[in-house]
Amino acid sequence: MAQKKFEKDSLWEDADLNKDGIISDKELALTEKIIRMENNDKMADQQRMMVWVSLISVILFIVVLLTPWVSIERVDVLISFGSTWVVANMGIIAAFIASNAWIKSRENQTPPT
Ligand SMILES: [Ca+2]
Repeated sequence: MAQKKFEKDSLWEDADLNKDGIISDKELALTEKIIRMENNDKMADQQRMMVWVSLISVILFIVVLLTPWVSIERVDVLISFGSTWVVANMGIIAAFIASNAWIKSRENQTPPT
């Protein structure tokens, strides 16, 4: 069978980790693992950012609600919306914490491959 070649400037050129001009199955597997780890790291960063935004928005909402900038009449109107807002954002935070705990417990159970 004819040897396969990658096109010029292929995205897989970086897969030749030891720069010997040959991309071995082991290097492909390792590259896939590295890409997966980088994607998981970016996803974790995004999730952390979402949780921080949720937390800060809830805190800011409550702080602004307690300032004299918001009249008592407006607080009465905002309280039903605000309670839904706070519960929804606390749900995001709780889901993040619970899923992280679940993932960590699974990582501790399965032996590394
Ligand atoms: Ca190589």
